[in-house]
Amino acid sequence: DTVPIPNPKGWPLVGNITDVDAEVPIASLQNLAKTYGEVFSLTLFGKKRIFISSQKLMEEICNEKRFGKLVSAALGELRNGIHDGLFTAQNDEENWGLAHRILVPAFGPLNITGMFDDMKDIASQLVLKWARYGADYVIPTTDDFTRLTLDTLALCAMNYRFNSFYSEEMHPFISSMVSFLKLGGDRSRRAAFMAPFYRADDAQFFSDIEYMRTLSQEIIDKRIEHPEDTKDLLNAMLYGKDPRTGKSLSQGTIIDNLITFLIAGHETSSGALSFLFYYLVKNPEAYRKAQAEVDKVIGTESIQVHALQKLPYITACLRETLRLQPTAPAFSTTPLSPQGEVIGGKYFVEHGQPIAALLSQIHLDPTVYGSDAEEFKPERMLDEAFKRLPPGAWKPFGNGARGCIGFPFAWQEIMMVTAMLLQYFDFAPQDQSYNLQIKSTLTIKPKDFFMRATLREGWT
Ligand code: MNH
Repeated sequence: DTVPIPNPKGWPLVGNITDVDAEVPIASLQNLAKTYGEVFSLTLFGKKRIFISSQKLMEEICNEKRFGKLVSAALGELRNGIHDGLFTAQNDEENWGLAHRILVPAFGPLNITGMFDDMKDIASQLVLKWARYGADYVIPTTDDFTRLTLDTLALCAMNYRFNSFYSEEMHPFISSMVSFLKLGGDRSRRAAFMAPFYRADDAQFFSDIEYMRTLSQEIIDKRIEHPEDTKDLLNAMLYGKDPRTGKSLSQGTIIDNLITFLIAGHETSSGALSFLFYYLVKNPEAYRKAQAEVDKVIGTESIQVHALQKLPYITACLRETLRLQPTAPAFSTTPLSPQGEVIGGKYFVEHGQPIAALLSQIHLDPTVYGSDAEEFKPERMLDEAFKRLPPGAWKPFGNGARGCIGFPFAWQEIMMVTAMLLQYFDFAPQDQSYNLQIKSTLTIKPKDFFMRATLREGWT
């Protein structure tokens, strides 16, 4: 026997749109979860959407035999630009498997280790910038981490330099990408009949796409004309063959995935670094332990890739940061069976019906994390405790085959940058009384969070 999924009463025509704050949707959804419990549904733009927020239900929908990724809403809009690229492909699209099999080795541990020096190159630019600007400089935390993660991705993926640290203005590719992401989100929150009022926005959206694809094509043409002997992602895509079918990727698919990596690979990592530094400067004890660990393991030596395995406390800080602030705060699945599925033993969900997993709320489940779930306590993420977490309790990188292919890349980058920054600087919040606010796009970041950095003794 099934029972209806709780749902806040909506309005004619607009459904539950008034229940979801357009600026920070994830916060509204978390509040609804507090009122309605582990599962509720909303009608948004004529479509019913289900939201889950407990570890138990998460464990259930992470069963890939019963549920699979569903691309809809804002992610669906991005398909106008990146089609069936890895991130935006529907579960049954052939190009997903093809690109996945070709790219898995390129994202494997060996290859990622090989990218360490390029990652360090960009991180050194950040250190130099903050060192030269000096202790009085108010660091635009998220902007500078975004420069870092974008430049790192472009260098490691296709040996291209955005040189974001050398100009105030962002590279035109970056402005196009930011605009594309924003307008894609806007388009998904707009009823179809409103389209005529947004012609200028739509024209901008499609010209952003055109610009990004043209630049990507130029990068590909240049690589084909002047081959480079590297193991970057572009070479993997140009010359890799699918072990199963022997096929290679078309140029269109390569462009889809180059843009996908730039999109999927920079905001989430930049947000994670920003939140991590927020929690460190707000928690002096955790900060001291993290810095002591770097001093003990690395000292003033130039950081080496193998040192990253020897930083259990910083590892726990990063896990705890992504528990409290999963920078990709939700993902969607749907029942695979045409008959639908019953979840939680009593809620029926149709095939094709989106179920959004609210990571930000699942990660606070009191049955897993207790009554202090909202506090930053890295100790609970040290290896031994971390390995004992029940399935579904910590999922910042998504699930299974459709989980994050960039996980080893992101982890290595964030760990290295954090260790290096703690090595060189003492950090403090610009404003001691700053309280965390969230800025929400496709991902989440701390809003208006500024720091100061003082070079530590020995470096001056
Ligand atoms: Mn990443 C998928 C989170 C860094 C490239 N990523 C996902 C998903 C989550 C996620 C969650 C699953 C989304 C869904 O089910 O709809 N990713 C992160 C986080 C970080 C991150 C929290 C950093 C912190 N991701 C990166 C980096 C790259 C990358 C870096 C690229 C270098 N991610 C991807 C790609 C996918 C993905 C590509 C889609 C994988 C697939 O479906 O095959």
